[in-house]
Amino acid sequence: MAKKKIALITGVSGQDGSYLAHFLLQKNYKVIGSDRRSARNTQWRLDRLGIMDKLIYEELELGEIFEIQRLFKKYNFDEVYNLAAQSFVGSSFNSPLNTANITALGVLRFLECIRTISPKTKFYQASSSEMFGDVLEKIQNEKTPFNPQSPYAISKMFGHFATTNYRLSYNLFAVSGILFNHESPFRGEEFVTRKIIKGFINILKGKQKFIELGNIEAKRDWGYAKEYVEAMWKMLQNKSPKDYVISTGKTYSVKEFVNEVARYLNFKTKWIGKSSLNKKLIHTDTNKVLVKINKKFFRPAEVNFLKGDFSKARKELNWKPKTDFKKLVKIMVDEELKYSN
Ligand code: F7E
Repeated sequence: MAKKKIALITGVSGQDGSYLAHFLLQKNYKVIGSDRRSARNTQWRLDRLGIMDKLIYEELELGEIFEIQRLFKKYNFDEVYNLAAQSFVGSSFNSPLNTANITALGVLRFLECIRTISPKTKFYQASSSEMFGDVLEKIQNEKTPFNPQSPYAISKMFGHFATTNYRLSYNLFAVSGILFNHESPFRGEEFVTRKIIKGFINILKGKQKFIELGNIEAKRDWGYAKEYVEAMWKMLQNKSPKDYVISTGKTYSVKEFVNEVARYLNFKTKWIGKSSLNKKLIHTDTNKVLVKINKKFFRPAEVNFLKGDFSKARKELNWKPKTDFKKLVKIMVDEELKYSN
């Protein structure tokens, strides 16, 4: 029998980490999953997938290189998926140094460990469409220049270029997946899609009066996270180490996301108000306000538009998205209804 491959997933209890752990376990990997100590209360995703006792859990602070070294000495990793990050763009403006330490320098710590201890280990870095920022091309692909607009995006750029540099300098199998927004019932509640869905369901159940949002005109290329983790794995099985954009090629505004959730839940609604701060979504049956705008949720600098071209991944990895915008909303709302009390 072939030897089981050993993979490390950092940020294993997050949205992508838990889906990837599930995927690799099905492929018969031995999965080591790590998280920072304070992430313990986020293990509900692993529980829901029924895999908590199927993986080996390690606490790991990405701020300390000796902790990463310890893991590399304990296990002989075939593959490392670095999904851990301070991943909320909004918070990165309030904690830029912590964001840079974990989201940027954390990547370099891993690359140094691979270079010095385990140069055969393949490395996947979670790069982000946020790096395109104030976009310099209408549709973004692997060649589009970056123009970051947040400490988060700047940190992700550092990780991205560090990965490329180590690949070229030391001949490592180190790649970055530039993933556009990817959502699921496992999305954290601070991100806009889950916040909207949870808000509407709370309103339905009388637990919340209205939802407050920031810039609802921002447009994103939204895919289904469960499908995106397969692309990560495919990148590490590729013949040669290369970076890929993973996206749907479609873009919708936050406002359109709100409209689709309202439609699916049978709310009859209309938007009133002209200026961006005065817009409100009204429930036409009751005249009650469902969504209002609060300045507090605007970011000091915004990414207004993202739309990714995944044709390189389709051609070379045989990967394509299967879940469209409406289906994604349906999956998220249905599961939220199932698990909300
Ligand atoms: O915001 C706008 C907000 O926080 C989406 C992360 O996974 O994807 C994610 O980053 C848009 C932005 O995600 C609210 O201003 C309006 O334009 O859901 P989000 P994100 O910033 O796009 C990328 C690919 C990553 O790499 C990140 O790690 O929605 N928006 N009103 C709001 N956003 C939030 N969170 N809350 C609001 O009330």
